[in-house]
Amino acid sequence: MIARMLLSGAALLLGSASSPPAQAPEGICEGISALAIPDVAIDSATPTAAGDAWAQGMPAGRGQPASTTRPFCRVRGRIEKTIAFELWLPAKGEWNGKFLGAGVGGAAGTFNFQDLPRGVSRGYAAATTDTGHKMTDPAWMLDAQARENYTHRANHLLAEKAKAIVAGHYGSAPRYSYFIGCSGGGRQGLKELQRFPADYDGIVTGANGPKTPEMTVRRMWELLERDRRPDLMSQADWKLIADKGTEACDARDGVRDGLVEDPRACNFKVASLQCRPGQTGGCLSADQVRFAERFYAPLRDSTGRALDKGILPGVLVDSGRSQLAIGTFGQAIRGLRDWNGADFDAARDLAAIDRVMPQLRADDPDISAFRNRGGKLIQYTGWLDGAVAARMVIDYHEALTRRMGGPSATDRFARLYMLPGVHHCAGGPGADQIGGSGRDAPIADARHDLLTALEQWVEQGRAPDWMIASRVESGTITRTRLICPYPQQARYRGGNPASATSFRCAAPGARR
Ligand SMILES: [Ca+2]
Repeated sequence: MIARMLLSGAALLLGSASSPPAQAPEGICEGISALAIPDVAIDSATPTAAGDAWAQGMPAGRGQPASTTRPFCRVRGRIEKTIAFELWLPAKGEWNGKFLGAGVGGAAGTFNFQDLPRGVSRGYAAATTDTGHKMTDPAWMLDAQARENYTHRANHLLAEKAKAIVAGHYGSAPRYSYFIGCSGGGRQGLKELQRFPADYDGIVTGANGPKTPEMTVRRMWELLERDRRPDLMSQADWKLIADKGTEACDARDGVRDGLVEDPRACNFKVASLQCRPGQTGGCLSADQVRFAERFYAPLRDSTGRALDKGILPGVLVDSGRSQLAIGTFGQAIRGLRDWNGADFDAARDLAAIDRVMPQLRADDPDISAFRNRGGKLIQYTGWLDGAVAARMVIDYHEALTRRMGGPSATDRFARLYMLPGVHHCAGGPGADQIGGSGRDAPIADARHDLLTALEQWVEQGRAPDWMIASRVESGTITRTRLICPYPQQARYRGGNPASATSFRCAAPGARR
């Protein structure tokens, strides 16, 4: 079965590259500029051909813009003057009757130009917002309204206003509305779920950082620590720790295949890499070991309270300088455009985030309003995410499971899929293509593609019991992996470890 999927997946990938571009029909945008929606300015409505010509001349944002297989009307506008949005509308005869909201990662300030083409190609009316500021503005976090728009307001207003345009244009409201996002876009999905449960019927949210305030404190602490000892650790040293962490844990799940099903079960110690007498390569100095151990340990404030659970074995310590962290502590908290971090204090600064950006936190476990409307939630995260700790996402899922009546009651409307060997949203040695935010899986059916699985769950009541993630290299599927709903785990039962059929889903701790 998998062999056939591998072949059809490759054919699909080749097929999509050769579709001829289709011109936008005349009149595809007719009437849009005349729609009067309160607090909305429509700046342009442009007939746009299928393909990727729409992206030409566009300043580089996050990620590569994708191609569409349908022409569309590209609507650009603003809500309350500052919250810019894009709304892409298929021709009237090609609309699938549904709405797709697409979240934006990091500090936002740009648009999700991956899920919009994906949505339009499926026939969706699809929309995204920059949340009210531009990436090019280095000081937007000084503005309290901009912060509030960013943390939760903008995406709610987007859902409300874009759906009003959709209804005005097509003559009927969307039958179903879905949201998809990863990283900061995943957090936006959580805010919609928790605060605006009527906006969406289904939400796919990846690497969503429910405890973003704590996460931001860690980002800042790591940045200051690295600045304190800039020459101590090379990128290769950090990578050595990550690689050896995976190596040490690999076989524990029953098969040595370069992937670790649950790195929490592994007790790898950084100290095991300390150079022995005479050893010159592939090891760390005692100084490096002490330094790195503090990164992998839980982050504690000055009172000794743990703010997180630390970094899992196999995870590469994030080496980026987080502008969002610097802006949060400098601009939002201290009102300083530029700030050098000298007076950073984990406990005090964490409390201050909750004061100046109270809606940044997205960890409310009570999602009963969403559940009661029939809403369905799919969360996913890579076990090796170096930006959003996997355990933070799991902790949130476990908290909402307890709050929503336990595993079997929660399983009816909310599921979490953990991806072994996968980095932040995508990437890493694992099978990282599962149709979360960014692109369709190579096989876009309910077994392989989370957006399709969500549609099927909401519209037909068929829950995704298990999924198959794919790894694609040079247009070919080179690995598939069985992905079980948490807390189940994929157990190896023999055969090719690069094939999903060699695994079965089992309760944690169950024997093979
Ligand atoms: Ca393994």
